[in-house]
Amino acid sequence: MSTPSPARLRQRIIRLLAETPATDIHTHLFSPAFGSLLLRGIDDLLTYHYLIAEFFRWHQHLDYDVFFSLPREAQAAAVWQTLFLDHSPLSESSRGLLTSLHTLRCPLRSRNLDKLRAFFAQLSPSEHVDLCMRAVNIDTLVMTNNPFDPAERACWERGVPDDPRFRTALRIDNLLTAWPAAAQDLRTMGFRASAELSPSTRSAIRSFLLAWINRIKPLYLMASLPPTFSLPSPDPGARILTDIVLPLLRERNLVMALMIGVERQVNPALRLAGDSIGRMNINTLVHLARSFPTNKFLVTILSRENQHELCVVARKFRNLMPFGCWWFLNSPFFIEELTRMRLEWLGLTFIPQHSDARVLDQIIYKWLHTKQILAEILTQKYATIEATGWKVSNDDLRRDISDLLRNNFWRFLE
Ligand code: RAT
Ligand code: ZN
Repeated sequence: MSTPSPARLRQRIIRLLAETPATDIHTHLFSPAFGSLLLRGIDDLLTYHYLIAEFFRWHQHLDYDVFFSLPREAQAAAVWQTLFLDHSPLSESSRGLLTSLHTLRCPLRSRNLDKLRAFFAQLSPSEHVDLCMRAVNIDTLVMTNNPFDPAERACWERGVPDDPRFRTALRIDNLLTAWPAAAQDLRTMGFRASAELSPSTRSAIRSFLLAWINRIKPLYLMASLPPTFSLPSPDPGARILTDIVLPLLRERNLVMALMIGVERQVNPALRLAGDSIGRMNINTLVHLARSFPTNKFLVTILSRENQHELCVVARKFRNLMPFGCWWFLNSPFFIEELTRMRLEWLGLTFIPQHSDARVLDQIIYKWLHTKQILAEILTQKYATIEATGWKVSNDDLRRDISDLLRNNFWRFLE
């Protein structure tokens, strides 16, 4: 009998990772029916806020507002010049752009921006969605649907047809992090909320949530929270979560997704690129999981320093599902570390990645880079169990990879 070779095992794993559809559980993409809210193509890629932050590092004297007042194409050309022509694109976001363009077979060799623009100009939004989803075998893109955003709200009020490629998630940051300003937003939307969390305001918040749940039929509700968000707490955001949102989600059998650790707008002049990071107190999650055992929580945390604690706490509470390598952790170095740690401590019971794509084409690099790392980690791990004489069949691999790439998510929603 021949000894199993890691090279052959690696090939089987790479093939299955490519063949197995993945569900992208958190993106900022929209279906084509949302019109200009769907960002795609080279100019949107170059003006991605991850790249804008890197661009300004080369320009000590450029006024932020002057740059942002340029037309989008001029901003994109400046980023192309600085990050791709004047210097080599080695950061994860700039390297990622090249991975996406290369996979789409864009003309890269001449480094000519107009040629890249011409390539994207010939794609309709719907063709473009198909092309990108097929390139990395994504079966579903979950949007982030924010009723507090007037542009998005207008689309829903006009009516948007279903698109089977996209699903919804209801984003409620404002309720949890911006009370009482959010009370004013609710009034604008026709719900009689006041700053005080009185019984009538509580019922207005509940009606607002129900109205949007019924309107957009979200897979889950979600909020991105600062590192200081803590529980238990008398703060209005904490009370809205524990007294109103979670009981309602329980009734409707919906999951809450928490993305914790973002310090918003430490440099407001950078606009969308101006957010930073902080470490959370993991006891907040313990409190939540223990006090609401019949609620379920998808959880991702921004700070590297919280990741081991998150694994340990997820071992204690099956109603917590760690997901993704979020934002400042979405680079090979951290993906590798987090995925290894999660696999070693949670087995296959986590969701390794989401793209967080804001621009359609980004799903390509975010998933390809992750799959390259997954292939290495899984090859090593399966090789260690095969070394004991445990034979890993293709069916085993297919089942496990499907769990990681999609089934753990869909099962958790049940
Ligand atoms: O990853 C990002 O692009 C961030 O700006 C945020 O959108 C973050 O992912 C969030 O959902 O709050
Ligand atoms: Zn996001």
